[in-house]
Amino acid sequence: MRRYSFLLITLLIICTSCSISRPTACGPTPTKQQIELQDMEEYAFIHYSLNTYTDQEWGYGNEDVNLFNPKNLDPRQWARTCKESGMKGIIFTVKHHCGFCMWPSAYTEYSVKNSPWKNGQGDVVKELAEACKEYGLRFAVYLSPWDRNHAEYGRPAYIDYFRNQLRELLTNYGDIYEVWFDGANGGNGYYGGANETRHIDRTTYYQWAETYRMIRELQPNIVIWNDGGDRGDLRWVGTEAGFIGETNWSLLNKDGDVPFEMLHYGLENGNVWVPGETNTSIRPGWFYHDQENSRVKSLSKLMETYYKSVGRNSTLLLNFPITRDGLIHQEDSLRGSAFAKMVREIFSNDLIEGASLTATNTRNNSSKYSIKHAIDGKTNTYWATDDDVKTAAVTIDFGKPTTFNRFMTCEYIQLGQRVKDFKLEVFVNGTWEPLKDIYAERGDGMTTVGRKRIICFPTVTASKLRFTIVDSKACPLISRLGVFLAPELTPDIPGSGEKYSTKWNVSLAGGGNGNGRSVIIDLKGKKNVKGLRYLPPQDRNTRGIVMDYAVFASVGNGEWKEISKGEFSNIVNNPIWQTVNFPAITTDRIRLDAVRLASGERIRFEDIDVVTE
Ligand code: FUL
Repeated sequence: MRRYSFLLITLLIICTSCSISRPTACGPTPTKQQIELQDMEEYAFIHYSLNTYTDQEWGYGNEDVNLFNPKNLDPRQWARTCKESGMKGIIFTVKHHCGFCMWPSAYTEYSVKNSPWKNGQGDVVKELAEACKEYGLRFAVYLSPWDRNHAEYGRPAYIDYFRNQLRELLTNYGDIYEVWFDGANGGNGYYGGANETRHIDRTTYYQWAETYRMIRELQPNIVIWNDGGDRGDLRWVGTEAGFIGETNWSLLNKDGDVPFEMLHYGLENGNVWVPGETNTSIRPGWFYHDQENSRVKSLSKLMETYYKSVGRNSTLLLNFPITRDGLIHQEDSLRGSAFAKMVREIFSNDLIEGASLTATNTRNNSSKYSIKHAIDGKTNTYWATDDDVKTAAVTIDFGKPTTFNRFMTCEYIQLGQRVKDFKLEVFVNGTWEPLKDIYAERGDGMTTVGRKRIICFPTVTASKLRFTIVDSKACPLISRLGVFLAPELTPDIPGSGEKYSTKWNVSLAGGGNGNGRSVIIDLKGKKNVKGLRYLPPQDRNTRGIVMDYAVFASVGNGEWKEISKGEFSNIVNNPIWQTVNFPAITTDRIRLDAVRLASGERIRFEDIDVVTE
């Protein structure tokens, strides 16, 4: 008899645990490497190259190696600054489009080894890799596929060169967590003296499949960022302005084009996991320029960037440029550490602790999936509903009037991204009132969740908060709920510092370059002019953006004199004010000609200005 009852109890236990079915994966799921990367949340970009010494954003490939001779180069200061700014790793531009290598590559003469810095004995990559180790940061490399210096660029031999360089980088500098393959390509360049335009087919030229195989073999823990052809492990978000869509699926389709909408919002029913990485600079440009010292992003702009990246299911890749001296500028480091301090302070005090939570549904009524797992401080436990339940609510009862303005929730993404739509309400004066995200693009701004979603709303005092999942691809799995009070920051006036109405009489057409491809600035009398400034259209349309320019000054009798020509580097991805400086000239009219437009037939501009003496 005793034997039977023992068997019965064992059977009962087995049956009960069987009936608590585990949720199964919904759609594509992240790899271990992608999870590790997404968990970093914030990491730094460092842009440093010969551009730093030529005041450019893109080098042509013929810049003199002798320009590289920093007096105080200190990668430990960079690592310390990034650490103090809350960054968990650094991605370094080991080779930008100009082709100059910041390490003594055995495969080119165009590197630090032929510069005066440390008599050619230095290696910036090595110093930075070591500094990252010292400060507990992960280290990664940006290696530009487009190389405006290399004679073979555009031909098969360059691919061997590119892979040889990658092999050097991925074997000699310890663990590398990410490799960044910029898709930018302006066509023309020095190319070993050829000085010509070379076009490549992004989809076939680089033969990424073979390169990826080599990368993963050399660095099994790496993630690949690629905007130049093949799908990588991470995606660009379609803008360098520092935000991703409020609806953000970490999914794309394995094949096919990826237009702006997909980069920015992901694809709800995509068939591969490719999370967004929001890259932006702490200043307008990626490289250091003296004239941008007063334009380092404000604390409120950085916080907004944080909410619109980390708070929207993306990582944040924040750029710090290196000065000509070889350091991160004090303005940037002060702003960076203030930013980290604010993030720390806001999110270290979770007002949900002590509140009581009730959910409308719990999977199998089992404590294994109860709502307490959303506040247990663990990332691998979660609240789950029954399989057929895709709408469910959680009421957070603070037990007393509580003041807050931020809400955080996280999905257990290991089993896929699910939540499609949610809402928040607060209980004030006996009624439930809806909240709205202050950064909402549409409606209340609350759609997808993903790894982390933070909602910002005006400060409210309430005794209860209700989180309702309105729709989900499968039963929701919520691993975190949090409520916080952040200091109110004065938001930047949109576009302030970026745009001001033109002071001059500006007219399109005319000039020597055909209809609509020239802009004439009438200075209303003679002025001493030493520069021209051009702000491209801000509507994310490439039509009419000037890529290559020529500037002319009127010299009377209908004659014009060319005073400058060149390219507006990276203007399509980063449409900020462009400045052309030239020797001062006294004139009453300045003309800007579009030598090459990104697309379309006529110049477009948001604003245009001259710099007078
Ligand atoms: C762009 C590049 O062209 C910029 O110079 C910068 O490196 C940025 C991160 O990516 O595509």
